[in-house]
Amino acid sequence: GLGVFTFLIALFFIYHLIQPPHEDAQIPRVVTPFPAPKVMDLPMLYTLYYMIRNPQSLIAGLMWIGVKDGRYLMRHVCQDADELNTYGWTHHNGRDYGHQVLVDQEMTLATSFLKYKGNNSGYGGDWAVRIDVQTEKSKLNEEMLRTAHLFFYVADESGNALRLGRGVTNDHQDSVLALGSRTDVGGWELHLKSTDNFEVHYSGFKTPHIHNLSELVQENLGAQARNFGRLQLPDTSDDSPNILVFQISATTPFKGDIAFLSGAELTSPRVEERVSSLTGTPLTGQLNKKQNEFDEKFRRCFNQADKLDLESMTVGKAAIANLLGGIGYFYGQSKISLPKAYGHQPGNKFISYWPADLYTAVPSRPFFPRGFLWDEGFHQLLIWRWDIHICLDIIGHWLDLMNIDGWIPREQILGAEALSKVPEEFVLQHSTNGNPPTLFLVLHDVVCSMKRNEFAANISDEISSFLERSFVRLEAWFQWFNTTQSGKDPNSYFWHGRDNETIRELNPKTLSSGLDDYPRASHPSGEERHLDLRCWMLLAADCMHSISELLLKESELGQEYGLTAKVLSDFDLLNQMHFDHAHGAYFDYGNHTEQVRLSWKIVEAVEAGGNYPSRELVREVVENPILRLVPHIGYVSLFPFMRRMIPPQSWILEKQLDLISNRSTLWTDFGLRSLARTSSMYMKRNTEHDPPYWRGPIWMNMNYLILSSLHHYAKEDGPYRERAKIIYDDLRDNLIRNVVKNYRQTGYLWEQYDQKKGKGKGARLFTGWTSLVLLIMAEAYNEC
Ligand code: 6A9
Repeated sequence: GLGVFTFLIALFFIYHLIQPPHEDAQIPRVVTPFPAPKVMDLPMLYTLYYMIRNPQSLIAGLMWIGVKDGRYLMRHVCQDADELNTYGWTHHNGRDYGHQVLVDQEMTLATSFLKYKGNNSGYGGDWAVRIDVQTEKSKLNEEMLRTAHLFFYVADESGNALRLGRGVTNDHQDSVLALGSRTDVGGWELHLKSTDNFEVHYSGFKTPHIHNLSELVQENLGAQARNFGRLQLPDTSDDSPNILVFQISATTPFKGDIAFLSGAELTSPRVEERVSSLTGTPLTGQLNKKQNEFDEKFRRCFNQADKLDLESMTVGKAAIANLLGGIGYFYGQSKISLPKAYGHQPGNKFISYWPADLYTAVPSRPFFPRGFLWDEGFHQLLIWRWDIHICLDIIGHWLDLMNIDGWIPREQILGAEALSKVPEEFVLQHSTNGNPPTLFLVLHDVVCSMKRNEFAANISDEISSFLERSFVRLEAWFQWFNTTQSGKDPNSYFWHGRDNETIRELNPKTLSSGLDDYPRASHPSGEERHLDLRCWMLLAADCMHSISELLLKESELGQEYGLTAKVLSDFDLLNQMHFDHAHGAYFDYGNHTEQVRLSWKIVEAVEAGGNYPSRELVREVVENPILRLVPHIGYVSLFPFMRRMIPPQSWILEKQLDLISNRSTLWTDFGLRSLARTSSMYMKRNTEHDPPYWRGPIWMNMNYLILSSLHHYAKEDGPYRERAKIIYDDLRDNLIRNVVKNYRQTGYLWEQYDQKKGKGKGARLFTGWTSLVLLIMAEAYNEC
């Protein structure tokens, strides 16, 4: 009897173990992954690199002490406030080599890295880093500037204890600084070699909060300075440290090599041999070889039609090197604003997405070091031409972030470090909001190249299996837009999620469109039709159609995409819905009045939520809105041109060329403005705290698409061919000249460029879509 009874109890428990409790069984849809095999589980992608991508990996990095106005300053992560004169990758191949130059006042640091997979190396391979520090000659007699303090650290995010090597003693008989072991890499050792004189001091820490490392080191140094008057780490450590920081102090100029070895066979004399091959003269040789290969590949991938001058070439190389060098691996959970259906409990405004990893390029290392959905499509326009595998790898990761509804969160804030860079109001992602499906821009390019047999056969096969695997996700993505972002009229779309209650904004923003404050209908409503979204849908349908053709999918869906593309590109329909004859331009449609303005209003104490009345800038609507075309000329009005929807013979094409080339609308000597000077919103603030963003300044991503269409029309037979060619040449020259000039003057690529003087604005070291200037130099556009 007892036997049966215990058996029953056991069954009962097992039943509960395998059957999740009731609440869990209802995971909200919004955080339910798309139910299909993950793209990243494709064997071809999984085994792509001998690089380690692990949510908790072994990481290494460099800090140094900068000297400014006679003060010591700790440098670690890219921070604009550090005011380096310039920094960034001059070379980087995205895989196993890079060279970076950082100019910090009188000090110039150059770092290079190289990865090497030898027979004995563990998973992840070996790598080497060369650090070269120079001080401006004339300053060499100033004590503070003469000595360089570098802090090289290694940290194990999984918390494994690291051991100190004997290289920390000052006789440098042995070069091992640290050792450890992990399941993924096996045993490992870190060596330091230099023929210059140097001192090494260290600190060891045990903490899971690796993103606070700068503070830890700074506190340690501060205490030493206060107690002993020394700028020196204390040579002490917590028990079983998972972080070791090595301070290397030396008189400049100084050159040192750090070698990381991994794998089973870490026994001398093998180790010595391996260390020598990754340091000193052999390393110099390998770095030179890699640099030449980079230059060679640059020439091959971005073959310039006309001879570019040396300076432009340098900017072009910096563009691709920084885009590749900025690629990151992130891991964490997005915070999703709780859909209304789940009811808001106080203090519980979000729900976490499933833990996920993302391999992606970023718009800007110091300002926006994380993935942005629509930025990524533009980044990949460059990256696929450089290294198709990196491109597929990145797109695969993005597609795997799709939920069961076909939605992909726009801004990816994954992990504590990423989160530490984002102001609170931007953290939550809204599952009702989209962002332009620019990944279709890349896929469109890639499929076009496939059709023209431009890939080697084996690569072509890989791309096909990638597309096969991705297809259901792309379909779901298309469907998400097609259903959730559709408008009232058939074949119309609008960006959902605009705020129709705000009284603070001159024109309620449309963050989901990517064009943030670009003016739309003054009164958001379900009757809107957004021209840009319609054109993105055409791209998506077109692209789905060609992928179906390529994969010989004889599904009805394939047909349907073709039909959708046909309807969306129907010229008469487009004109009926969006063309304004008086302006000769394409516009959004919606509930709109031009008669709105911001004015100061005294707000009663109670209303303002304080004890005193306050002055606030609020919106005044002077005239009632009506349903009409929204008369702003700017990037949005050029979308049908960008998608090449206008027949080359049409007089409307001539009108578009007029708008583009006219100085009182869009033309400047530095590129095309985002909004025409004639627009009522031109360079208007949106709120007291929101200066104009997409209301005048020049942005490279849109200029690239417009330029690429000018190039297209310059080749199509028709009465405006010559004119398109002339405008194309001028616009191309202007864009290149201005970006190069700004780089010369400031040492940086910028987020946008001012439309009056062409001056770089917004975030600097913005090597996201501003890097498209390289494709403009190379005249690389979609030619299908
Ligand atoms: C603000 C502030 C240190 C705005 O390039 C990324 C995006 C684009 O996708 C978008 O089209 N940028 C463009 O209008 C930057 C957005 C930054 C939002 C978060 C955080 C932190 O400052």
